Amino acid sequence: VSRAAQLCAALASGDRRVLARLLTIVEDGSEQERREVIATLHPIAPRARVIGITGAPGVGKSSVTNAIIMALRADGRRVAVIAVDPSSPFTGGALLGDRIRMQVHHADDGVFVRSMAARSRLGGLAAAAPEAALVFAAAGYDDIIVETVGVGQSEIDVAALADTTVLVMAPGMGDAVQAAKAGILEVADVLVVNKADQPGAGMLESELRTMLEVGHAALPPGDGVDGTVWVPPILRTVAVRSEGVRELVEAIGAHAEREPRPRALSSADTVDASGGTVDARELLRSRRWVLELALGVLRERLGRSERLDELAAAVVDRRVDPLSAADRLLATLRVGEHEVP
Ligand SMILES: Nc1nc2c(ncn2[C@@H]2O[C@H](COP(=O)(O)OP(=O)(O)O)[C@@H](O)[C@H]2O)c(=O)[nH]1
Ligand SMILES: [Mg+2]
Repeated sequence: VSRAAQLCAALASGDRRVLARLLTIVEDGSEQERREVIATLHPIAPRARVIGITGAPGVGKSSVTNAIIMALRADGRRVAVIAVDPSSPFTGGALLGDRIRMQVHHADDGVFVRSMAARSRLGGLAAAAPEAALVFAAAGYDDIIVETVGVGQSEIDVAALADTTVLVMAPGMGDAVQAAKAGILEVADVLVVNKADQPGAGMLESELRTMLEVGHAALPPGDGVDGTVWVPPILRTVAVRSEGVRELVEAIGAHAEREPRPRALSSADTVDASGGTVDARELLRSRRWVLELALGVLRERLGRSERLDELAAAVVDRRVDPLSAADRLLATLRVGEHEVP
């Protein structure tokens, strides 16, 4: 029996070291071990709720996460956290702070915090985080919180993985404007104005409200499964004092339970082969997951192809144009030539 199989079998015992080792495998283990872990755990893992927490550095994401953990624990739920490490020197101090804060939960068996480097694997967060979430679900965690720092792609990745994406902002940082520019407001399901004890919280909230109204006025009427549109609620919190956090947890629950925004998928996609309906959100997530994995394999195979060197040389010599070269490179892939795992 392989090491991966042994670890998977031992996961149910609740041993935290076993869990940690499985997470290491999906994060940067060998291809062989990763495959084994995913294939073993996927059929048996219950469906866990994934909550994405995103926003600029310093707005209080970790503090909010911490307060949410406490609220969910009070409800008797088991909570896992995937804290995505930006590998940036600018936030090194904040991450150290995160670690210290998260240690409050260290003695609690119902909480598991895992840091993950954004660049630890090819494909980044998009590839590794869903697999880590699968391991946590198989280990019996009810809620998986994914905290990401930074602006841009990482938020979009989180939104694709999460059932509910929470965008945290704080007064006095120009966050609302920044978020709108980065298109982040569009993927946020719940908006949090944290540090509501600081001046400018009311101003930030009204700024956000205006932006949401403008955004929703642009939506076609009746854009929703039941004819309604989910309008992201704006909640105020003082995370360090757990103020407003019960309301936040309730808003997350309300969102996670409702039907997903249908504009993400065409209606044809919500009907499976047997004619029954499937969870559109999960379908979207699975689609992205499979595509991400397939692209990773493709990049790897094409990248080490000798044909690529020949074609690159031909492009340099102007014998082949780059688009035709790409076509020829793709033509080296033949269905059936590679073993299907
Ligand atoms: N005044 C105030 N400070 C807060 C609040 N939430 C977080 N902070 C502080 O803001 C700083 C950054 O918080 P942190 O959770 O590490 O932010 P992150 O970088 O987004 O994860 C820390 O010093 C926190 O103590 C809050 O609601 N009010
Ligand atoms: Mg943080």
